Amino acid sequence: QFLGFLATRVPKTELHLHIEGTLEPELAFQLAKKHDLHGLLSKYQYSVERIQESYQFEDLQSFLDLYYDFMQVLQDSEDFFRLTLTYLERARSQNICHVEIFFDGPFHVKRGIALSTVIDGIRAALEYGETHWRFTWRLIMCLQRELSPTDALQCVRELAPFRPWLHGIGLDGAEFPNPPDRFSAAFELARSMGLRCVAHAGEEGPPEYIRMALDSLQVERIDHGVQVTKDPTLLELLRATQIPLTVCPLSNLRLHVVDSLSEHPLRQLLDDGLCVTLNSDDPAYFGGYLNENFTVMIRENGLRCAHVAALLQNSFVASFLDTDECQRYL
Ligand code: ES4
Ligand code: ZN
Repeated sequence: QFLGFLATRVPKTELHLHIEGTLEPELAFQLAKKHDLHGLLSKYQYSVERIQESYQFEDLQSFLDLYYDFMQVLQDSEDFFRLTLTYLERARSQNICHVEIFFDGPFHVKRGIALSTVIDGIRAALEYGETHWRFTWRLIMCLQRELSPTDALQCVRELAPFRPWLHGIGLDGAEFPNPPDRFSAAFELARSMGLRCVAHAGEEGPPEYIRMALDSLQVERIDHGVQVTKDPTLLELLRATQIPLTVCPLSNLRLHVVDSLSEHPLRQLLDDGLCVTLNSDDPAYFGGYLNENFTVMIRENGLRCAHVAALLQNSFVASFLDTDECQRYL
């Protein structure tokens, strides 16, 4: 209990957060009304409670179906600004001092929302947070695996005007049947633009997808990666290289990647000496923000003081902060 108290009050970073996944039912409802989305509203009987109740999932795909459906409420820069500022207020209340935020660029482009609309809104909120609340931040555009490699490549090409505010490129969306190497051209272009590379892999997909993300996409960090436990050789590679895994336990529970948090591999991965961080993924959908992930894992996964200390330190080590920026916190 003391450990939970400590963990929630200490400065930390969040490295795996989809900004669209911070859309709380109340805000979804308000924005749906703002844009007269009666199709969406009537599906949930014009009720925030019905929206809340719909946040229940069988697996990654059933979550993505709902998550992509609710994205219709995000239409102008003001919407993205509000979404991001609301998240930053929450992050601040949880003593998060540095955020690395994902957004689903190609998906928004596909549904007719310009990249400038998305990025301008998110960036304005991040700059507000930097000025008023002393946040440091990085913005990472994720490519959606269910879209075509051509769409992905085109979207990376369109990033040039936003390069000053963008730090990296990621890969998310449905893991099956979309192996990471489909996107090697888009990642190669991103790398040539000086963008850092991360990818979701081994969330519900096999350890081979983690290897592929490392080999074909040359990523510096693996998002989720919990399936590494099925491959001892890969586990040893990740230990030796200290390539970070951004692990999200409440997400894994809600998407039935694990049956219970007591069986979650987090503690074992820490004991094995991997560079693991704790994150919230899509907190509005998965029943908790970062501090909730800490408190529930301390309680259910048997984390001790040394585990929590490692998670907090790794949250900075695995970040894209440079060394002198890290000095500010460590
Ligand atoms: C995601 Cl949990 C998860 N996995 C893959 N893609 C995603 N996009 C948003 N959340
Ligand atoms: Zn994710």
